Amino acid sequence: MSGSLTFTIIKPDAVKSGYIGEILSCINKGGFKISGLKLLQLTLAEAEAFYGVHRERPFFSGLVSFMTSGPIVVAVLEKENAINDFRALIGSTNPEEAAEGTIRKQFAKSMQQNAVHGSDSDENAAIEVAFFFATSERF
Ligand code: IDP
Ligand code: MG
Repeated sequence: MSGSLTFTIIKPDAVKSGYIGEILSCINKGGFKISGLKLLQLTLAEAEAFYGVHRERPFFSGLVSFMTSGPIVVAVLEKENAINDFRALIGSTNPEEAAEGTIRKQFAKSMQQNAVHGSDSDENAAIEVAFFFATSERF
């Protein structure tokens, strides 16, 4: 179904802090079905490719070192209106601006170490899911 899919990462800061369970619980309570899930550590090349659109941004090299600094959880999420509803559930990129009750407000440490990723469009969700998951790993 169009518009029903998004992709998330629980970033290294949140995994290190022991927030995997609480964040997955927020995702479930937000009405999302988890249809793919794994724990892994990105290589430098993978992180550079995943964040390729940000290559020219001043925060790019810091972002890539942060994202490769430890294990992450990657997940495929399904819900009607998934992209917009998940962006609302996670809150603003800068946790200081994130609304009360959002995942970033509760768990993020900074603008860079902001606990979670959420896809920004249907097109990018499909690309990001395919980057991490084989068809046999999706349910
Ligand atoms: P998003 O994750 O809310 O979609 P993007 O603009 O796509 O935000 O940026 C990707 C990631 O890059 C952010 O989640 C954050 O980890 C990092 N980032 C974005 N802007 C900054 C910044 O100004 N300083 C440091 N890190 C940043
Ligand atoms: Mg983004």
